[in-house]
Amino acid sequence: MFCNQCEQTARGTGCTKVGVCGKQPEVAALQDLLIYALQGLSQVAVQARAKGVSDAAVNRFISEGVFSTLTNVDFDPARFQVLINEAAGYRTLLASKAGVAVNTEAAAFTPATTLEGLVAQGEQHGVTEALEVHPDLRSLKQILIYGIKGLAAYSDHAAILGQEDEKVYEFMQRALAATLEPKSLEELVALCMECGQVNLKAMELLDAGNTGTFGHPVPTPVPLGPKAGKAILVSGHDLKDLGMLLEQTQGKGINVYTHGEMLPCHGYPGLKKYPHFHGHYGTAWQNQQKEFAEFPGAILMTTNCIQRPADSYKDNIFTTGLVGWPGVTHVGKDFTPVIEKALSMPGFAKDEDRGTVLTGFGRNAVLGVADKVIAAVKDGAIRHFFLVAGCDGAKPGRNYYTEFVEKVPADCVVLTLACGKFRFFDKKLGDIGGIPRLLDVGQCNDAYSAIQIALALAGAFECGVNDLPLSMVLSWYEQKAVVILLTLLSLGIKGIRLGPSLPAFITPAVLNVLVENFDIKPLSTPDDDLKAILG
Ligand code: FS2
Ligand code: SF4
Repeated sequence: MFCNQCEQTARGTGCTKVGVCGKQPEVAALQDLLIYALQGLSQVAVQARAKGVSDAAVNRFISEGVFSTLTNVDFDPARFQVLINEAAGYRTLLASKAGVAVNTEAAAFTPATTLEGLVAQGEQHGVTEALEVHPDLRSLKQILIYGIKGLAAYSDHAAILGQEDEKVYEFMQRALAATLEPKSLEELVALCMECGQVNLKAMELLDAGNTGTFGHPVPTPVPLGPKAGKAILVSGHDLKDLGMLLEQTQGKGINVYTHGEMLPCHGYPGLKKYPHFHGHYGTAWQNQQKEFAEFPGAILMTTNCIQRPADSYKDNIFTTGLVGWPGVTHVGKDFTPVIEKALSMPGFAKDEDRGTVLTGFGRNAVLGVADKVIAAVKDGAIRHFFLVAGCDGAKPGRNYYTEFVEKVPADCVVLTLACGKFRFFDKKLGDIGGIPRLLDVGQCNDAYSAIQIALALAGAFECGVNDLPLSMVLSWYEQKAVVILLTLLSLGIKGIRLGPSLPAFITPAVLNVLVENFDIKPLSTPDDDLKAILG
C-alpha cells in the first residue's frame, strides 16, 4: 500500500505497511480502485454532459464514493467491494443512456469478481507513478484528488439536506477525469484553484442546508459535565442525523451528548430546542479510544473521524451513513438499536458540574454585532483578529496551537472552527467590551461563515481581506482541510501559517509555487509567530 493523504502519514512520508489510522493494505488498495473506477465513471459523465445528459443518481454516487475514501470514514472492505461494482454499473448505464463510447482504460475497467482480485487490481492504481510519473505533476494531481475528496464530503452533506448544484458535480467529474490525463503544471494549478472556488459554493450549499433546516446558530453555553441518566454520544458532523436521533429519543429518559465536531450543533435553534440535548462530552477525535471507553452509554458515528474501536466499547458503538468499521453495527436512520443499547447501559450516575463552553458564533451572530466589532477596531480596543482553526490530531507539535492562543495579547480576538479548537476550547479568555475573545464559528465547513465574516469586515473597512488586522493560523489533518486551504488560496488570501507539518504530498517545487504566490508559511514558535504578526 501507499497512502500519504493525511497529516499523520507514517514517518511524514507515507503509510506503506499499514495506515497509522488503522487502514489495512487491502482497504487502501480497494479505496485506490474505487477512486480509479470513479475517475472512469467521471470520464463517461463528462462525455454524457457534453451531450446534455447529467444523471442525478450518478452525481450523488460519485460524491458518496469519493467521500468514502476520505481519512477515517470507512474501513470496511465489504462496503468498498459493493461501491466498486456500483461504480462500474453506473458507468455502463450512463454510457448507454447518453449514447457515449466507453473508450478509455479507466472507463472500460471491469471489476474482478473476488475481493482478492479487486485488491490486486487496486494495487495497480495508487497515487504513485501509476498516476503520474513527473513528481511535481503527481504532487499537484494529489492536491487536486485530495481537494476533490474534501469537496465531495461537503457536497454530500449538503445534498443530504436537499442542497445540490450541477456546477459542483460538473467540476468534480471534470477534475476527476483530468487527473488521468496529461496536464501541465499551469493547468493543474488552475484546476486546484477552481477546486477551491467550487468548494466555496459547496460550503455555501451546506450552510444553506444547515441554517435553512435548523436556523442560524445563536451564542449558547454548552455544559461539559454530564447529567444523571441514560446517555447517547453523537460524533461526526451530520446535523440531520442528530436531529433525527433527538426526535427519536424524545421522552425516553435518554440525554444526548455531542463529541468532537458536533459541539457547534448546540447553537442551532432547531436542535437546542430539545430539552434532552444536554451537553458536550470529551474533546477531539484522536482522544476517542479513551473517552468512548469511559462513556456509559451508546455512541453514534455519523461521519469521520472513526478510529479502531477498543474491545471495551465495540458493542456500544454504531456507524451510520458512509462511516464503516468491520464488525461494528451499521444502522440506517431508524436509530432503535442505538436507543435500545443506551437503555441497556448504566448511563451517568449523577449530575456533574464541569463548567460550560460557548458556541454559536456563526456569521449571523457575529455580523449581528458587526457595528460593535467595527467600533472596537476603530477605537483601538481590538488590535487584531486571529483565525486559529482546522483539524486536531495526535502529534505533540499540536501543543503549538494551545500555547499560541494562550499567548495572544488581551486586546486581540481569536476566531476558531473545526476540531482543532479542542486544543483551547475551554480557556476562559474573557471579553473586549462584551465581545468574547474566543469565538467558536462552528464546524470545519463553517469556514464558509468565517470567510463571510472576513469579507464583511473588509467591506466595512473598505479594504481587501489581506489588509484586515486578521491572521490565519491553520492546522490540517485530513482532506477537508486541504480543500478549505484551496478555497482560501483561490480567494487570494495570503500569509497563511500552516501546521503542524506540511503535507507529505507537496514537493519542494510545488511548495515554492505556494510560497511565491501565496506567501504560505510553516509554523515557527508561538512567540516568534506572534511577534512577526503583531510587530
Ligand atoms: Fe476533525 Fe476529523 Fe472536521 Fe476533520 S473530526 S479531523 O475529519 O472533518 O475536522
Ligand atoms: Fe496513513 Fe493517513 Fe493514509 Fe491512514 S489516511 S493510511 S494514516 S496517510
